[in-house]
Amino acid sequence: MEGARMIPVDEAASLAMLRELERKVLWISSFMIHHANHEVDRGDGLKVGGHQASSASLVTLMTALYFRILRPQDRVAVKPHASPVFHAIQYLLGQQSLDQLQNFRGFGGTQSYPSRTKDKDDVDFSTGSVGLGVAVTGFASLVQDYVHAKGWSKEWPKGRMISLMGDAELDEGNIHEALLEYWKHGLKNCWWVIDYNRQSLDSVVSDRLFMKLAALFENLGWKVVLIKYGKLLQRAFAEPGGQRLKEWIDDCPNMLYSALVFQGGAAWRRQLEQDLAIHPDTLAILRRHDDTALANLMTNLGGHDLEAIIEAFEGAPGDQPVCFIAYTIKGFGLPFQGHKDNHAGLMTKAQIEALRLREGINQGEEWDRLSGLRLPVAQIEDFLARVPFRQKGRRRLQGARIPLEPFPRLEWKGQVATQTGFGRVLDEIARVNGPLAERIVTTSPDVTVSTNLGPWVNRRGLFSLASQEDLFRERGLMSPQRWALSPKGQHVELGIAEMNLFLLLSALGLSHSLFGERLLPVGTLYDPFICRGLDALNYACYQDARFIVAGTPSGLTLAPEGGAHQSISTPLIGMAQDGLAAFEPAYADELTVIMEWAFDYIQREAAEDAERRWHRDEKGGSVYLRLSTRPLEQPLRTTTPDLRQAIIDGGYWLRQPDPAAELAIVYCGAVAPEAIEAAGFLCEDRRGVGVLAVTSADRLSAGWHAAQRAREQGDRGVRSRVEDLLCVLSRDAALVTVTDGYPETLSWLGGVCGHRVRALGVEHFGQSGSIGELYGHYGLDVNAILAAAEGISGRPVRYRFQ
Ligand SMILES: Cc1ncc(C[n+]2csc(CCOP(=O)(O)OP(=O)(O)O)c2C)c(N)n1
Ligand SMILES: [Mg+2]
Repeated sequence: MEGARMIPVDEAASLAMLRELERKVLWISSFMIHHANHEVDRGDGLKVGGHQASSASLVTLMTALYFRILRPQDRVAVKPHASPVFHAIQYLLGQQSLDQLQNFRGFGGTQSYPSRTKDKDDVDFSTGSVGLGVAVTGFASLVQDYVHAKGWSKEWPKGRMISLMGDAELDEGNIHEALLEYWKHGLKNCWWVIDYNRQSLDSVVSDRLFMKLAALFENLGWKVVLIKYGKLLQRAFAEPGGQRLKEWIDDCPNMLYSALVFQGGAAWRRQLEQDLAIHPDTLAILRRHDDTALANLMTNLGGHDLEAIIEAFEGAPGDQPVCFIAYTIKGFGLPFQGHKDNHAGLMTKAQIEALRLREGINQGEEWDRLSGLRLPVAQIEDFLARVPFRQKGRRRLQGARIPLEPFPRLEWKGQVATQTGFGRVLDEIARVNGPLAERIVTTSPDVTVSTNLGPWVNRRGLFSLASQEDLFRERGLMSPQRWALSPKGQHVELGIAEMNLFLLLSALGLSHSLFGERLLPVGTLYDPFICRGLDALNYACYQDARFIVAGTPSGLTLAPEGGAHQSISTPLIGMAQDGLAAFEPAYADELTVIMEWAFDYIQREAAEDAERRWHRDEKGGSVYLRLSTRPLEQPLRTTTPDLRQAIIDGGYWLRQPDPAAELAIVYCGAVAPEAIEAAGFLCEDRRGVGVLAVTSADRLSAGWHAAQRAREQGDRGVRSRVEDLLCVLSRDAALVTVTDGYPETLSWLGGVCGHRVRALGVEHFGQSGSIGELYGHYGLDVNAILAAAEGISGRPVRYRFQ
């Protein structure tokens, strides 16, 4: 009989200790939230919240995990609203400071949702946007396999990548996309622990959905473990009449169960006496419990029973992925437990006082790590000191920097598109086969060939834990793609799901910190579909994952493909996305310079003072390349150090303006020929019209903001690249800017030195056509530039084409 199992003495002592710690975790996390809302006056009248109910839901599960199950190499994504529980546990383990707890949700304090970058303690994965923290765990596990398959990470054993997730997170589509992708790659060492409180933010989750989900997980190779009943209930079920009680609970609608949990013992008794009136054995079980004991029994779900939880975790299979469905009660142990509206509920002063008294904590000792615990202090400290999880202290690892030399020096002649250039640079890196090539990992959501990664993949192979030859090649069938799969491969092929691309880049880009091995991830996708993965891109940047992503092809310029494939807003995304330096070069030599810089930039480590200026030159970040399939005649020039620096800073005068010029043309990206040709025509009747090449509107504007900030802070001599560039023009000069994207990408340039601007770009959906037709229709062609020049200068131009 399960419930009556004899527990060895050591085990009993360990459970008793965990029960004490569980109480303490509930108290500290609850008090943290209470303190932030009632004790701290932030002067703005806002309650800061803290999601007490959602947090309490995970107390038992996290107590079991952190104090017993986890090993240092395990990495955990904690559901957003369990942040207080996470920090309270770190505090008990001596890995979080009191002032951080006391400043929960305050400026510089513990974050509302666990954050790798903002929290001071050791958060493994940020969470917040539900579903993303969950899905990144599986990708992290794939990255762990990748690193070990290469024979690296010898010092750091494989761990489990764990998500402690809310049940409503499974509503997010990205989870399902990820599950399919994991299956293809043979996911291992991943646990998802679902806090099945059957509640989300607004409501109670529909009954029985979970059986469907369990089937889904099993179908995809996961082991599903239900942690449904605690030991009290298991014992009651074993008594005469107990099966009837079990059936009653199994059939009980979530809504009714939640209401009874909230109402407590007397309500349970009324309901059960009524529903089970004809089953005297079952009633007898109930009558052996007073109201308090009855409420305890009926709420003894698996997710709040340490013994049941530990049994489930310790019985889990080796490296098979496991989905634990842990039945819990939202707000367990708190006055609003089970209430369907409890999501944003806060405890009153009287309620927190009652909790303090219940937990035996003296007034003034609310923050004391051990006050109120009923075991000797020395014994508790000894236990805490031996908790396996803390044995390696802070688990932020570091990866050695990868040298870039020799970086390809290619000659660019004739007509080359930036996308082609991108493929050739990678191909050349692969051919040279130095340390840089060894650490690059490429990935793409089913657009590997069409984004020009093909030659790289031919040389470096596809990654898979299992080897498989390229059958076409084996049979001597002609194909330009040689796609053998093996653990040596360096390209991870993904199905068409851009969310997965960015989640994988997020995991690859944290490899140095998670596994101590630096990878240099490069992802490609069609530029418009950045929007499909945008929240995952934002998430990756928020975690400070490091990668290069190429959005290609982009804009109207991929003309015949039509409007659904022509990106408009991505340049603005590139500018506005923190942690991502965006470039849109026109020429392959610029692109080469940018790529070399990018492989260095993604390896730079945080220098604290860099952020104050919001210019991440020392701190580093990720890089976005917006590329094109339009072949352009390449300039014959040498990239001098000055030119290289200008390309990185974001722009240079391709054609220097006359100081008295009344006009300059500014372009970014594939519209370079139109800008140059228009300037040529304009020069016939205007003095020295300049042509400004913008390689990165993002970096130009970031540099400008940084310089302004520095000057405001007293560093008066600082000037940014864009100020140097534009201030050679007289104040009366006008700018005509042109780019294959939203015009505001460049229109801000007028604000730098006070020039008038006419900004050309794309404001409406594109359509199929030739480049000439589309540029003409949308106003990016030479004629449009001439018309803009005429309009803004108020003086006719000599040439106009009708
Ligand atoms: C992408 C996204 N949409 C909406 C929210 C707002 N939100 C925060 S928690 C939550 C529901 C959470 O329910 P569940 O995951 O079941 O967690 P519980 O609080 O019940 O443990 C929602 C909708 C969010 N954080 N992220
Ligand atoms: Mg929930």
